[in-house]
Amino acid sequence: MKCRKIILSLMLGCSASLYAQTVSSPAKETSGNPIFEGWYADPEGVVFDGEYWIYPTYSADYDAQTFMDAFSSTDLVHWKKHPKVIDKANISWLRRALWAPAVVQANGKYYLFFGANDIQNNDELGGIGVAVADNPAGPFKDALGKPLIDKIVNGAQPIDQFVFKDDDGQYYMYYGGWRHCNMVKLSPDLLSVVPFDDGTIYKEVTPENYVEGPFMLKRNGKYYFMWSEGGWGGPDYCVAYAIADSPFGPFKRIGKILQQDPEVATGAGHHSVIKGPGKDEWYIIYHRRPLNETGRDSRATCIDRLYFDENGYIKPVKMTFEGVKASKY
Ligand code: FUB
Repeated sequence: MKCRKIILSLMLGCSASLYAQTVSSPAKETSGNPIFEGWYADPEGVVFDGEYWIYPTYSADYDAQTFMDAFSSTDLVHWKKHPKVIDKANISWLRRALWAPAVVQANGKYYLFFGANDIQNNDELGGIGVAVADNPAGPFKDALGKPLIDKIVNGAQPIDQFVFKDDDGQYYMYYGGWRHCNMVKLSPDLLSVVPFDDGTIYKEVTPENYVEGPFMLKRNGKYYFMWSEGGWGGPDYCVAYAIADSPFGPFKRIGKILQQDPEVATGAGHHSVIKGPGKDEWYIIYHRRPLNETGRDSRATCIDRLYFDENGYIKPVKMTFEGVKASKY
């Protein structure tokens, strides 16, 4: 009898403590910002088969940037880390500065485009590469054994690529640092660059004030081209945009959509945009620097809503600490 009493009181104690845990930590209602722990920059948000994915740069000393982690979520609020989806072991020519992934699902596979080595001239080995995997969590393996773009063309450092698929199925890549942006046309297997109809390979499409981090989305037949301005190591990094009727531009600058807020964070930039399941439901994913931080690499990945006005212009983004509410496909 005594033994039964002990078991009963143990069970009651246990369920009471479970109850206490439940009431003291209510379910998370918003993502919070930053979305996940750690210094991560240049986040590429994508939706694969109804699941949200974010592929950021690991923000650290260049020599430590030899891998990338990814994060997935079914609701934008709860995120799961996938460590080292791509790693130095699978890119023979990578030395350092593995930067700014762009990831697409095509041909039954996943393609991760990356910048590597931060080349400063055409004698250095590095540039934009492409790795392929059967799964969005990798492992991504370098597909070419060398860069896809390894030269400085039109003054554009070969970094910060973004791959855009137009409605006709054609893939274009926009890329470039050092205040110049080029676009190239990709082959259907996404492993080579092919000439445009006029025979050229590289078209410079640099908008006014452009620095780096290009991004493109299409909405209601219009091409929204976005990019980062300012210096990424400082507080005034920001995002601006243009609207065009064609993927080739011209990209006439309209204005800034994301910038520092003295109440929230500095250095907000290098973003991407994803569409939620709603008719006109958009999210901007970007990095920013907490107010108490000044370090170059102290960059954290955040998410907030992005809205268009009734005339199709993008409204300035309000950065928050709450982040966004759950939204499932
Ligand atoms: O994270 C490395 C570099 O910082 C990126 O390539 C730039 O766009 C800037 O965000």
